Amino acid sequence: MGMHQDRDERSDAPVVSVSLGDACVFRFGNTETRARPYTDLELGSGDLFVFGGPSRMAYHGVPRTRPGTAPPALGLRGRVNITIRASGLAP
Ligand SMILES: O=C(O)CCC(=O)C(=O)O
Repeated sequence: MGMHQDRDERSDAPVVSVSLGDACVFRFGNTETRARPYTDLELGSGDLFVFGGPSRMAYHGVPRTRPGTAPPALGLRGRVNITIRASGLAP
């Protein structure tokens, strides 16, 4: 997944991202550009990543996953990401 900003919401609430299955490299950047500076983090199954405040509009992406690294007990192949966010939009 390429570097992008989560711009569709109308809320300043933090974004909560849950990783399940294969590990991945999660790239967390800055609010101005897709390019450096950014930080690459290894996220494993069960990890939570939360970003809010001044980082809410930071560019971020997943440049690679690590196939075959999911915990066998999970019974899952590949990687699943669950992102929880407040839309701030009227129902
Ligand atoms: O797969 C991920 O950890 C990132 C997901 C993401 O960036 C998004 O849903 O906007």
